[in-house]
Amino acid sequence: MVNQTIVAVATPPGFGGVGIVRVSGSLVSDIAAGILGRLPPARCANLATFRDARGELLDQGIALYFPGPASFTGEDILELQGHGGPVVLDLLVQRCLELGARPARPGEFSERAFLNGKIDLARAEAIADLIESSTALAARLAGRSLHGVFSRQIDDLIERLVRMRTFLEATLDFPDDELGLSGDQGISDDLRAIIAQTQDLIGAARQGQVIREGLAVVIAGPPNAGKSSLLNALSGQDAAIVTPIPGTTRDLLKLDIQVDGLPIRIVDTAGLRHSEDVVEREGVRRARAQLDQADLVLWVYDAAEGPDALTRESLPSGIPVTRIRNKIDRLKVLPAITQVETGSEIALSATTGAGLDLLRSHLKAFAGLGALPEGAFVARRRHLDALRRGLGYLESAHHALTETSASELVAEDLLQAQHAFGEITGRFTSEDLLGRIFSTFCIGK
Ligand SMILES: Nc1nc2c(ncn2[C@@H]2O[C@H](COP(=O)(O)OP(=O)(O)OP(=O)(O)O)[C@@H](O)[C@H]2O)c(=O)[nH]1
Ligand SMILES: [Mg+2]
Repeated sequence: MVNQTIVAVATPPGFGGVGIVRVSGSLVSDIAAGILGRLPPARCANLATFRDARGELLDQGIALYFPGPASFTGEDILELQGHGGPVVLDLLVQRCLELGARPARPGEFSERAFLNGKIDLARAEAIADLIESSTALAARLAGRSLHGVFSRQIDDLIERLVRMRTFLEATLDFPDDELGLSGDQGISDDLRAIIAQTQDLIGAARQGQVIREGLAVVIAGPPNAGKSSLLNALSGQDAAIVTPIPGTTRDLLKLDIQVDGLPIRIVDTAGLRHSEDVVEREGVRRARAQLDQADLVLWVYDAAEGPDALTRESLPSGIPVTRIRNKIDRLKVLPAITQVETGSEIALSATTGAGLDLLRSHLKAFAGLGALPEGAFVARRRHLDALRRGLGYLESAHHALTETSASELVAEDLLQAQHAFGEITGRFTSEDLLGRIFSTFCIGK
C-alpha cells in the first residue's frame, strides 16, 4: 500500500519570523500544484505565493521541493516556508489537508526516514536527542550520534559476530573438517576481543546516557546531618528549609542542577530514623523508596557524630554510595576526599562551602566526565539494556566454547547477541517498540 501523504508544522508553536509546513508523500506534486500553481524545481529556493482553494493569497514565502528518494524521508517532500504565525500556518495546513494529506503523527517524518532506510534507529533517536538537549555537552554528543559514531560501532560488532557465526556454521556442516572447534584458540581470542569491545561500548553508552538523562543523585542520612544544607549549597539556591530541629524535611525535594554541563537530578530526603510521627514516618518511607532510584547516594553525616549504624543498614545494596562528612568547620578539619570501605568519603562543610569543589569533581568523575573520549556519543537506557543483554549472550557463548566446545550452543548465543545489538540500530526491532520510540518525538519531526 502506498503511504498516505502527511503534513505538519515543523517549527515550534507561537509567533516567529518564519514558520515551516512540511509535506511528505506521493501527493506532493498535486499539493504543490494546488497551493503554488506548479511544482517548484527540485532543491531550489523559490519565492512563491501560497493560495487557498479560491485562488486567494494566504501567504508569500519560499517553496522547496525535494524529490524522493534523495530526501529526508525518502519520499517526495514539499517545504513551505511562510511567516511564523499560528493562524496563517494553520490555514496552510488546512489547505494541504483539503488537497488530500493527513496530519502527521509525532515523529512520523523520522519514522518514514527509518522505514525507507535513510537513517538507522539510533540516528533517528539522536535527532530527537539533539532537539531536546538540555546542555551544550548533550547537544554536542547528540550531534556525534547523529553523525553515526555510535551506529558504526554497533554495525562493526554485528559484522564481527556475523563473520564468526559463518565460520561456526561451517564447522557444524563439516564436523570432521579441520575447522574443528576443540582447541581452536583463534575463535576464543576473537570472542574475547568482541566481549572487550562490547564492554568498552557499554562504558561509553553509560556516560552518554548520563549526559543525556542526567545523574540521579539522592541525598540521604540521619536527621540534622545537613542534607538540606548540602542541597542548597550544590544548587546555589535557598530551595530547602534548614533548621536546627531534627526532622525538618519530610517531603522529597527534587531539583535539576548542572555541574559544568553535567545535568544532575538531585533529591533531598527526610532524615532516616524511627519516628512515631505519622508525617515523618511517611517521609522516611518515601526517602527509602527514593534510594532505589539513585545512580549515586550521597550519605551525609555530622562529622562530630560519625556515621551511624541505622543509616548504613537502610542503604540498598548495589547502589554506589559516597559518604559526606559534613560540618567540618566545627572541628577545624580540612576538606579532603578519601577512600573508605563503602567507597569515597568527602569531608566538607555545607554552610561554609569548603570542600564543595571536591564533591563537584567527584560527581563529574563518577559520571565519567573527567576525560571524555573522542568517540563519546549520547545513548538511551534502551541502548544500554540491549548492549548488556548482548554481553550476557557473548559471555555465555564464551563459556560454552571453553567448557563444552559445543558449536551449536555457541552459534545460538552469538545469534542472540547479534539480535540484541541489532535492536539498537533497528535491524531487529518490533513494530511495537518502533511505535513507542517515534511517538515520543515532536510533531513535524
Ligand atoms: N556548622 C555547620 N552547621 C551546619 C552545616 N550543615 C548544616 N548545618 C546546620 O545543621 C542544622 C541542620 O541542617 P539541615 O540542612 O536542616 O539538616 P538535614 O539533614 O536536612 O536535617 P533534616 O531535614 O531534619 O533531616 C542546621 O542548623 C544547619 O545550619 C555545616 O556544614 N556546618
Ligand atoms: Mg532537611
